[in-house]
Amino acid sequence: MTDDISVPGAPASRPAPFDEPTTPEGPLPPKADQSGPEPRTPTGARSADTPPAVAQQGEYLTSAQGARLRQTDRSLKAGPRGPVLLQDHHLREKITHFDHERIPERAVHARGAAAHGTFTANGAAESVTCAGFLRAGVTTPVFVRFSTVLGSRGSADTVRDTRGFATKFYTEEGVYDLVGNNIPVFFIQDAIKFPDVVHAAKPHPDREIPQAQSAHDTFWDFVSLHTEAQAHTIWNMSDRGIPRSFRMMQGFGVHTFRLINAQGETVLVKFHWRPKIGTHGQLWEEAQLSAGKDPDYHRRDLADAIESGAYPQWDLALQVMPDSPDETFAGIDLLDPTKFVPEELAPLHVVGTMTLDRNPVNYFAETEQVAFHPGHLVPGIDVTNDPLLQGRLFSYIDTQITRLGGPNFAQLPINRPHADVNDMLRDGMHQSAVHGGVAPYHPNSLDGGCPFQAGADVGAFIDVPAVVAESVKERTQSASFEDHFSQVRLFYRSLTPIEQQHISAAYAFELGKCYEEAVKRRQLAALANVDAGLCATVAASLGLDAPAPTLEPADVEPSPALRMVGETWPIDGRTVGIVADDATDVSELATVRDAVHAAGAVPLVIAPHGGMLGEVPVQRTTHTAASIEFDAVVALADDPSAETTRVFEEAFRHGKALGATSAGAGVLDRAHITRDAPGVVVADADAAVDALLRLLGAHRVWERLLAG
Ligand code: HDE
Repeated sequence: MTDDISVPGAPASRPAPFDEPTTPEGPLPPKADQSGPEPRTPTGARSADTPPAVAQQGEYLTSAQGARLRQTDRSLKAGPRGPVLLQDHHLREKITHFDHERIPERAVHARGAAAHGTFTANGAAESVTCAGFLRAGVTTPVFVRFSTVLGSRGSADTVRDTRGFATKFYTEEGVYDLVGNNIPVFFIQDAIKFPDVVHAAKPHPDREIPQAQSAHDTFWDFVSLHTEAQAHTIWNMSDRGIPRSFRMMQGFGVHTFRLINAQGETVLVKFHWRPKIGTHGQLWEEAQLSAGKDPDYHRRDLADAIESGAYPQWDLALQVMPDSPDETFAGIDLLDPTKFVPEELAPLHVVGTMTLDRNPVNYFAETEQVAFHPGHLVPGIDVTNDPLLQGRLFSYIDTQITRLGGPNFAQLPINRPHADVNDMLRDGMHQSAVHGGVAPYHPNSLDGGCPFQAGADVGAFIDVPAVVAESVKERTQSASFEDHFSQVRLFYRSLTPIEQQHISAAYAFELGKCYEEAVKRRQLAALANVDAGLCATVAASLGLDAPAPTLEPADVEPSPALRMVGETWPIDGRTVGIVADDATDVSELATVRDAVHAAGAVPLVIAPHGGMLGEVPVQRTTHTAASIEFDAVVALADDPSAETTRVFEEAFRHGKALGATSAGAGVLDRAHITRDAPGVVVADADAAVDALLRLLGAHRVWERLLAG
């Protein structure tokens, strides 16, 4: 049986008829995988509105004021060949609204994709925090937005960049936002440098190129001069800078946060998201091909996975450190956001699991208008004096005022808290609440003194008391922030040889794209303080001499937890291309498809033509298939087309598992793939697909890549 295998990507909840429909009916419901924000009033109360009632409704086209319209295809004119009349209020309303459809894109993280889901706590955090959503068994709705940092809204998904990983928890104690990245360290130590690093990384201001890239002079100019950026930069040059999928990324809160429990005891923590299906990257060539062949690669992958039922899941884990007076752990300054704490020193404690199971209904209303802020905190979680975090506490509210057109962005449906909002904030652009009462000030007696200030016994937010040492007001930082290299070295030396190779290739590419030799030499000088071998390899590729280090190399203890290679993982939502043609035995094709589907992966049949092969639908033709969209490929037919040969050549080069039956093995020969190469299986259909599915668990056939 293959009929129950639904391939994700249908544009609407019902197939389109060939003829334009003639009977009016209301808007179609969302697809089964979609849902919008839970209906809430602007002040957080449960709303009696149903989701369709807050969107469009009714059978007939109307104006924005609800008047039914007879015609929207032609303007009101003075005769068939006459001028358009100023009187045409429908034309003017339609065009005027259209003219204002765009809002300013985010200054950073403009390109993103999001999903709804839930977070369920296991209670392990109860001993360290009184946050209600972290109590055992509590399930909280979430909305998560993943993003690139540098590119504009229309840029490609698969560029080399940091990824944002921002989670909005709609808790009963108010909204909590964990606004993190997929890299645990940041470029800079102090918020005052954020405009500098972003200006350096964005396209050059004269030609506005390159888009969504760090491979250019201004970026490397800045990071080689301001060497605290070296920590983040090496993570970007690793395979974490080119994730295979949003679903296969770790997330990090980056800063250290302070938690307080019911007894008033405090600890310092780092937040980690751990994807259940592992942390995996693309190869650089794959990332570049994806940017051209499918610039929406990551957002499609997220939406398709959810639609096909492969719900992405992450464990939320804490590294818990004592709240010591020096806010330092194992010699690592916990207020320095360019430093991470190796898991071997502070193990991860899983405190709950997040599942993303619904795609948004409307990109603009949800993904574009969601507004995160590290200052959206709940009782039990507080900030530390990390100077980067302190600056962020200003920035995120401020930016929404420009981006979302005023101070009432919290009333947008996706941002509405699932808790009572009684804030005494009033008026402003786009106010959509109708506040009663006459005394929005405190203290008052006219509104009965309401709203009352809450005490700790009724769940008030806790500004955790923390000692601020007597000091001098000055523009300076702690001496412990001056170490810019030891953890960069620790990161590099913890990785496997193939991961290290990818890092040196990334530096070779990025610096090779720079024009100024001084910039390249300056970055080589920084690499010399990281690792002599890395520096020498990159220098050789640039045709420059490797400089000597200026610092004594730190003696570092490798952290194996930093590696992305070496384990096996579940294969949920992985894609397997199946090459078949009209001569393929349909029952064999159906068996392979079923086996892939049964393993939780997505089978995509590739054939010389669209339509059906017997009773099996074709998803990709030789014209549309691209190697980058398959994690493994199996040939059941000998398709001689140049396109299919290229799919196999590329997939082989990218270390993907490949299989063929004897009928399809000619494809391997044409792609010059030897049958005994690692990760290549020639067998009958059952055995071939079984072997491929097992190979997929390791993400790639690493052995082949190392050999190459
Ligand atoms: Fe952000 N950052 N950031 N950032 N950031 C924004 O807020 C900012 C930083 C992060 O999907 C902006 O609403 C400053 C660290 C994510 O909507 C803006 C500083 C981390 C997102 C802003 C930082 C992040 C943003 C742009 C230095 C990881 C996307 C639009 C002090 C821990 C959220 C917006 C989404 C977005 C400012 C540093 C993560 C301009 C000033 C460190 C995931 O307010």
